[in-house]
Amino acid sequence: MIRLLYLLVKPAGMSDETFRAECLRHYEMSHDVPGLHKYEVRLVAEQPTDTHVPFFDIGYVDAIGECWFQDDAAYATYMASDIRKAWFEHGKTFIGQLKPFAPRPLLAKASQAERLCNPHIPYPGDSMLYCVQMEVKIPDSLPAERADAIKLLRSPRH
Ligand code: 3ML
Repeated sequence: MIRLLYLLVKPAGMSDETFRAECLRHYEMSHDVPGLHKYEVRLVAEQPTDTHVPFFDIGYVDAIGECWFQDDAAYATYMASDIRKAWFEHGKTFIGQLKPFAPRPLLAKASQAERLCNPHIPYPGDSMLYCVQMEVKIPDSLPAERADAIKLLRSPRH
């Protein structure tokens, strides 16, 4: 799974309510974007500064977005898509500034789990497609190795 994280800042002068409504519209539009496994956008509710280590002041951030892709092929599909391009055009109307991050897993076993969950990599005796979404029940018939990989990727810290 490829994950990309984004800090979003609204344009100068845009109201919180307009920004919230456009984030919601952007989320709804994301469902039609080819190759995009999942998109999430959350408004920043609070920005505490009383940290137990030196505070890192990056200025005000209005929302945090995240994009998930199954693999490089899905990402290429996403980048080539006209629907994706239209989605970005909508993004231009309400995202004033964007700071992307491409994080990677801390543990080698998480990378291994990502490979096991990748439906494009053949797995002996298993031709079904699986994703790491919380809603999807892991079938009893799934090989334990693949089930464990999915559970690991579902855990908040992997
Ligand atoms: C990339 C993106 C980050 C985000 O929050 O939405 C997408 C698409 C866009 O920038 O319009």
